[in-house]
Formats: sequence, C-alpha cells, structure tokens
Amino acid sequence: MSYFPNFGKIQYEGQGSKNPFAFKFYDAERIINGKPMKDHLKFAMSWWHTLCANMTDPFGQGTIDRTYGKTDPMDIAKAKVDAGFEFMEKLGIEYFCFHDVDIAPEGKTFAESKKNLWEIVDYIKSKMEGTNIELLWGTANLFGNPRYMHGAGTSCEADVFAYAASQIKNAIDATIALGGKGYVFWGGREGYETLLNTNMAIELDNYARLMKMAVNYARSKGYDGDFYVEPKPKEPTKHQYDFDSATVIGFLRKYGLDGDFKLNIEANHATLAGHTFEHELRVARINGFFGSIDANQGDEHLGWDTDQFPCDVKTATCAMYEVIKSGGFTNGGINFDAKVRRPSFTFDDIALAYISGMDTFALGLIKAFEVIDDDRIDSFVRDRYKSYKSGIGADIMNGTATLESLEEYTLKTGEPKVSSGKQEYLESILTQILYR
Ligand code: XLS
Ligand code: CA
Ligand code: CA
Repeated sequence: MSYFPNFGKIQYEGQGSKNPFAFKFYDAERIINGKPMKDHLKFAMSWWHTLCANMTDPFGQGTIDRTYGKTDPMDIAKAKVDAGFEFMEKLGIEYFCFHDVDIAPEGKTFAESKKNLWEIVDYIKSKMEGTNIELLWGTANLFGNPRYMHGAGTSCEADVFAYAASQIKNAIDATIALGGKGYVFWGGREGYETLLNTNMAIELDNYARLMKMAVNYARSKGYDGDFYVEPKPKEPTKHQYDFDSATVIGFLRKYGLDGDFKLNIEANHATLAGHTFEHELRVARINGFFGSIDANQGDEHLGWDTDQFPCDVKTATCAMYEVIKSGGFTNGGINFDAKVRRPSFTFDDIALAYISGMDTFALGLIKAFEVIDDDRIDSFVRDRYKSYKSGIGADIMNGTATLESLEEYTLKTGEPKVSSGKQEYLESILTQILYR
C-alpha cells in the first residue's frame, strides 16, 4: 500500500517546469565541482517532523492524522517506517535522522520502552537493506517526558541523570546498529528557568560528564562517527547552556570534549541567538567544529523556533559557501528539521515542502560555487587584510611585535590610513550572481 499515492518518484525537470511534483534546481546526479549534487548536499529526512508531528500548537489540536490507519502504537510505529521509506525513496533522500521516541513508542517502564525501540530498530534495519538509504544521525529525546522538567544531564535529580544516560546508551546502540555516523546532543531542557533555584556549576559539570560517558561508551563499541552538539539559545528553557556555536565550543574545549564533538548547526536556532545562519557556520568552520546542518528557517516577525522549510536562496547560498569552504560534509549532511505550517495538513504538502527546501539548497550550492568562481568577494577580502602580509603587519602576525615596538612605529608613521569596507558594492555582487 502507498501512503503517498498522489506522486511517484520526483524527477528533475528544470527551471522551466511548472509541475509541482518536480525539482526545478535539484538534479541529484549533476556533477558540480567534481561531485554529484546529492553528495555535496546529503539531504536527510527528520523522522519527527516528517512522520510524527501532528501540528498541535498551544491553542489547538493537531491538524494532521499520524495514525496511518492503525490503532496499536507499535503498528503505527511500523507504518511510520513504511511511510518514511516510501517518502525518502520517492524524494530521492538518502539519509534520515531520528530521536528514540520518534521511532518507537515509550512503554510504561524503561524495559518496555527498550523492547519497543529494538523491535523498530530491527524493522528499520530490514527496510534499509537493498536501498541506499543511510542513517545520518540518531539522538535521544531528553526533553519531552515530564521527568525531564528540570533537565536531563543538568537535572537536580541524580535518578533523572541516570534515566537520561540509559536512554542515551540505547540511542547510541541503535545509531551503531543502523550504521549511523552521527550522534546529536540537543539540550532543550539543559538550561534554567531561574538562577534562584539553580547551581549552574554542578549542572554544567554534569552535562559534560554525561557527554564524556557517551563518548567512552560509544568508542568502546567501535563507533568511529562524530558526536554533535546542536546549539540553541532558548526555547523550551528560558536560557539554554548550548546558547550558540561560540558558547558550545568554549564548553567542549573546557571539558576536553573537543576531540570527539563537532556542531550540528540549525538555521532557526542561529537567528534565535541573534546571529545569521552563516555566522554560526563560520564560527564552527574557523574553529574546526563544522559538522552537520539542520536546515530550516524562522520568521523574522516571530520570536520562536518556527522550523519552516527553507525558501530563502540568499541564506542558503551563504550557508553553502561556508559548507564548501569547510571542505564539504564528511559524516554530516543537511537534515530538514522543518515542518509544514499547520494549515498545510496533507501528505502532499509535506512532499511539496521538501521539494521546495531541496531546490532552495540546490540553488544555494550552485550560487555559492558561482560566488567562489567569480572571486570578486573573496579577492576583496584577501586584499582587505594585505597590510598583514609585510612590514609591521607581518611582525604582528608572526609574534615579533610588542607594545613597545608598535608605539615606536606609530610615533614614526602617525595617523593610519584606512580604506572603505565597500559593503554595498559587495552586496551588489551577491545580488548580481543570485539573480542572473
Ligand atoms: C529542537 C531541535 C531538535 C534537535 C534534535 O528545537 O531542533 O529537534 O534537532 O533533538
Ligand atoms: Ca534541530
Ligand atoms: Ca528547531
């Protein structure tokens, strides 16, 4: 049976096509810079938004039925696997990402949850056979259940820490069993609501302890993939410890986790932190923490994580520029952590949303290479810092300059000459490349 009967395999038809169920820019096998587009982009399906979310919001019930014609929770979970694989195959998506509780229902006890998880992991594994679909990353949901109201690794209750650790152990085992090369920590409740009841020092130390345990365990099982932290400044907690890329990098270095962890950067989380998506990617890149991407976009008029499908080509171009400059993805990829709007309640809408998001990033990839090949922007930046290539600039760069030598120099040379930053000119180049 088909869960998506209204469309078949989505084909690339090119920019002139008006077929809603066709790619206009994403041409999976097209070679760009020596590699097929699909390998530059490594698109992934998020299990939670794509197969589970029923679009409930604080003011109303869900608008999408996610029972897939079944009633028993395990039958629903299996139907989600079938629907997910049909969806990925039709869209040509070769990766997926999941939380433990997305794929299998929580039982009444931990033992029951564990049994459910492993039954579905086995089922997913059997579905993967004979396809080229792989697991991009797995994770444990340590925020949905009320037990995590005070946090998981940062909970004030040791039993909650233990429960979280047990969930992580199984989520890591599931990731390994499915051949995943990524494991994500997203600390939705790892933060605080008020400092009045919070020992921040213990919480941060414990959070790092949990990560260290995860690394030690996974490595002991032969896992050679990456761990990621996914920064987000707030929501659901008032303040989250993984605020942004810079904060997380400082944390990972402080606790000696930097050898095993990279970052999974989400566009909407970047803007919630008051940054651009490309800023977060740049911080990761220049510090050697570039890992994976959660693609979506927020709404500039709303202050929360709207997780909309990306349709902003300029942002996608600036993001793909950072990906290319990082050397491309190794274990990471582009996971659509995005959901349709509440009124877009049909399964067709979900496919149309993915087509739009994939086309946006495909165009972003093409345009980013055009920006790089054009070289006007890169050469402007190179030229802007040329004063550090020789003379006093070279002394500063190679560490021979001191405050005394620089004072002596300034006394001799007087007021520095500075040149224009030319932002508007550079923006016009980007516009020219984006719209030609
Ligand atoms: C929520 C996060 C979450 C992580 C995985 O805002 O984006 O979905 O990606 O736990
Ligand atoms: Ca995310
Ligand atoms: Ca999000």
